[in-house]
Amino acid sequence: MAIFDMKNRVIECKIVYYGPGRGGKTTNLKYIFETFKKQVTGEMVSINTRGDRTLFFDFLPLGLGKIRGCEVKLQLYTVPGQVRYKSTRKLVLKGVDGIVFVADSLLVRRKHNMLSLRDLQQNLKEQNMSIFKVPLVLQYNKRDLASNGIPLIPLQVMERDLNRQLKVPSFPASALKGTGVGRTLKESIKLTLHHLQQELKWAK
Ligand SMILES: Nc1nc2c(ncn2[C@@H]2O[C@H](COP(=O)(O)OP(=O)(O)O)[C@@H](O)[C@H]2O)c(=O)[nH]1
Ligand SMILES: [Mg+2]
Repeated sequence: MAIFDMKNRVIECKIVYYGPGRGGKTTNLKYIFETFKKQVTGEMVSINTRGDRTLFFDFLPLGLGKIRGCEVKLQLYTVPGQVRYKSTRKLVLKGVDGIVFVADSLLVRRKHNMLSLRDLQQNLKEQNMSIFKVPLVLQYNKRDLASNGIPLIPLQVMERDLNRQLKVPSFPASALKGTGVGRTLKESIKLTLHHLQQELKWAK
């Protein structure tokens, strides 16, 4: 849940990049860190061990400036996608306000995407959240690999696999090249802030 500092008019919210291991979550954050310099308010922190695999998480703080007189701060996190790090994923999901699900377009990763989405649904349920209600966007990453002749999952198939029931905004992307990264983030921010605004209305 976002932190509201009413006295100083600051809102701090948390967006988590979720998805299967090696799908491109860390690459999204790296691109954001390098590209949106004005909004980046601190260092990107990656807690890594064993080579460059994310075993814990990445963290990136952003400042969006003032929206309706309120200073909006954003914390971006990634989770480790590998199946065995379930407990870390649960921890990082605590208090989440919005989610970007990064799916891997590689044909060989089709099952992993679906399993990871199910894992997300399960972990949200455990903190009494519904995947159908949380602000969620999907990103179909690594589309650039098509030009290398690598077999990718067609976009319509990804939609059917992952978004048939959810019906949330989805974006083809290449986190490596930066295509679609900004659009994904902006849509996530929009949905997340809108959702918080609705919740605040209820709380009044
Ligand atoms: N070609 C290509 N490679 C990518 C893309 N996104 C990530 N990768 C590569 O895929 C691997 C895993 O990416 P990473 O961001 O560490 O995945 P994570 O486990 O989800 O954090 C790395 O070698 C990246 O360079 C992309 O859009 N296109
Ligand atoms: Mg990572």
